[in-house]
Amino acid sequence: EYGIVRPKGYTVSFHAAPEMEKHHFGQTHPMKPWRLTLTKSLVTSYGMPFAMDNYLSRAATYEELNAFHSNEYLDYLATAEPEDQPRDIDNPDKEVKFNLGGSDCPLFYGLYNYCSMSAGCSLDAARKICNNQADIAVAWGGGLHHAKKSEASGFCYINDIVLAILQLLRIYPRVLYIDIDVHHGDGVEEAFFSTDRVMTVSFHKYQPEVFFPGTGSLDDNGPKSEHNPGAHHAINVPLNDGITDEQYEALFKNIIGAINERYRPSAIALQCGADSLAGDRLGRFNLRVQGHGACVKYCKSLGLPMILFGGGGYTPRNVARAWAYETSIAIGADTRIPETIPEHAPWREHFIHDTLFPTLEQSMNEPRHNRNSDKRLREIVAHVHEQLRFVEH
Ligand code: ZLM
Ligand code: CA
Ligand code: ZN
Repeated sequence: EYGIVRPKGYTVSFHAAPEMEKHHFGQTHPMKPWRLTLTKSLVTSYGMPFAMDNYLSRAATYEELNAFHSNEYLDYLATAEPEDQPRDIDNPDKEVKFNLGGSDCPLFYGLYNYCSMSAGCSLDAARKICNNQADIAVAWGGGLHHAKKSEASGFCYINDIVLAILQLLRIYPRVLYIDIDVHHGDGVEEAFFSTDRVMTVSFHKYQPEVFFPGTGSLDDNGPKSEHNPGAHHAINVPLNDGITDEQYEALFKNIIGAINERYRPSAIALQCGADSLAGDRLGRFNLRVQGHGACVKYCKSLGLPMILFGGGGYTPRNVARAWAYETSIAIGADTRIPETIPEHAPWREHFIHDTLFPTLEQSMNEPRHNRNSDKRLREIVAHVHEQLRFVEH
């Protein structure tokens, strides 16, 4: 009804696992899987499913998860019960097995199901891209970039992105991983530290000791040992509180443009963490839905096969706005969908303001002070360009 039609000449696949959305991390835990329900509802109200191939993903198998994660870790993840949760009133973040059961990564009912479905979405997306059955594949249930081979971290248990990139590497010689979540994409960076077939780029708030996970400094470019082909293939863009759309977009286009020219990736994996938006419960930036989406639009303009992953995002109404808008970009309908949230949208009352593009003032009481000087941003760009000179092409 909004004139949403299939894009001519290319295919977008949309991968969801509604079961995933029913899981709960705990009453006040910031990660709310039902934000995916809200996203899907907005995507549907705009009529976007008509323009895509829609898939219900099956859960990833143990063997599929085992392509990155260790048996010891998976065995514990599959069998641990919420009752195993170590309870230490004085020290709720006490060291626990595989970092499972603390307040960031609690053990909850159906945890293994939740994890394997998130990975299932991302693996399905990767397979569609490998088989040339989709040009852009969307997996909003994925994007859990902190998980390690044998450790949960920062709300992430299974690194679906690493698993999906491993699939892409069967077909594509070079994969560019881009991460616009407000947190550093440490798990993905580390997983591909020793290969030049994946280049990782993360934009994030960087303030060690204060902001999670504390890694991702400008000069973290991968281990610089003589025989490591992965040296120089990690790029980090450390930012401060309050960065604006204009600054972020200019920085993003400059850096990704330069990387695309130098590295010549054959596919893109883009983590679209929505906690970089203004007003996010955990975030620190002043990005609007348009600025966040502009990054997706720029990546699409490079014309490479691409997977869009979800990730962080702790103010559900804004997560839904950003990911619905980015779905519309994928199908090329972003200029056609009305800015006003459809009248018939279920959950419409959740959005408070009835626009897809709230102003900074609508997103938060008081926008954050911008602590990113243009001078510092120019230094960052210069460093990245310097790094890229070491990349063979
Ligand atoms: N404490 N409850 C981003 C992952 C960010 C580590 C400091 C936990 C929270 C946070 C959990 C209900 C992605 C840290 C924080 C308090 C050790 C983080 C449970 C509030 C709550 O109310 C909360 C009791 C909880 C956790 C806040 N944790 C805020 N920031 C980070 C992890 C994940 O977006 O990048 C991708 C999905 N953790 O700062 C502590 C050091 C745990
Ligand atoms: Ca990031
Ligand atoms: Zn995050």
